[in-house]
Amino acid sequence: MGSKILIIGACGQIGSELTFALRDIYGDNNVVASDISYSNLDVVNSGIFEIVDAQDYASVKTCVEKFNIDTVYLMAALLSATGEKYPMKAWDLNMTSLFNVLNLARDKFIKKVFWPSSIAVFGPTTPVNYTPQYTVMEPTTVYGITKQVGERWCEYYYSKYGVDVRSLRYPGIISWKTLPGGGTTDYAVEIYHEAIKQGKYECFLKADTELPMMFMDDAIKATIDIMHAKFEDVKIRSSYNLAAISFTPETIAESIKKHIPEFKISYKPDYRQDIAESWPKHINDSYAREDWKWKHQFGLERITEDMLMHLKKKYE
Ligand code: AKB
Repeated sequence: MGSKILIIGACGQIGSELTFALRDIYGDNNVVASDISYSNLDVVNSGIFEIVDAQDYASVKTCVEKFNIDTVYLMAALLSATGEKYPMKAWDLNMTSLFNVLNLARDKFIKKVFWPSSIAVFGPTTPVNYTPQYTVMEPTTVYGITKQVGERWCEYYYSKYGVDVRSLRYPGIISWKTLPGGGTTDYAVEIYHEAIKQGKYECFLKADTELPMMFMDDAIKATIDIMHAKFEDVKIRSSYNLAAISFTPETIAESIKKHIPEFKISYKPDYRQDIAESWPKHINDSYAREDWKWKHQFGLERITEDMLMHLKKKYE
């Protein structure tokens, strides 16, 4: 194993859990967590933590050299809903941070890169059911555009410079430790918090809006699995389709009602409805399942049990 890892964006929803998981595998001294601010004290206090500005090449390089880093997980990004409010900010952060890390790999300061893509690379002209790996991609959000362009650059750096970059198209990720921020799929996390705190939730998507989703444990497993896969088994160097389950707000509410019968959901769709409607309902991830044996473990009922159990303890 012997890796020295840097996680950029370690205070965020996925970055924080990835930090804990990687520390379990590689040991606290071999995993450096970093972010632009001290916004998640659980992460900051859990081991080595550095302030790193992902948009500043010198800031990233200094940290890489200071800790002899060979592997970078670039988890910093502005997501779909926030990206629509601040288009240029999303473009600048999502693209500059990627170039900074890819250039460090091209220039041999680091050996391996993980960069998350998203189902947001797809758009209204993409087939919505069991969306294939290779298909029409005309994203209509700034976030989706950055992820699609980023995928092209990842493949380019792999084929032109031999950069070992690996990527997954994450669906909406559900977790209880750290809240997501600024995404269209965030409702599927907020709903559990509000079910415990208020017994009701006003959803910003329509009842029948079906989207691909995944429990955090599965997302972390997929991320670590692709990074541990043999070089030659990672055949797609843009980004892999990745799937677990798909559901609507109505279905998740039904699953919560099995545990909290008085739970009430109401619907007030906003601008995020258009974003959700431009994305697939189901994803075909057969390449990931074939190439590096991806398999998800969590279905909706298990996710609901786990989320409600942990959030009950949190709010007690
Ligand atoms: C978002 O909703 O923007 C993200 C994503 C699907 O990439 N969760």
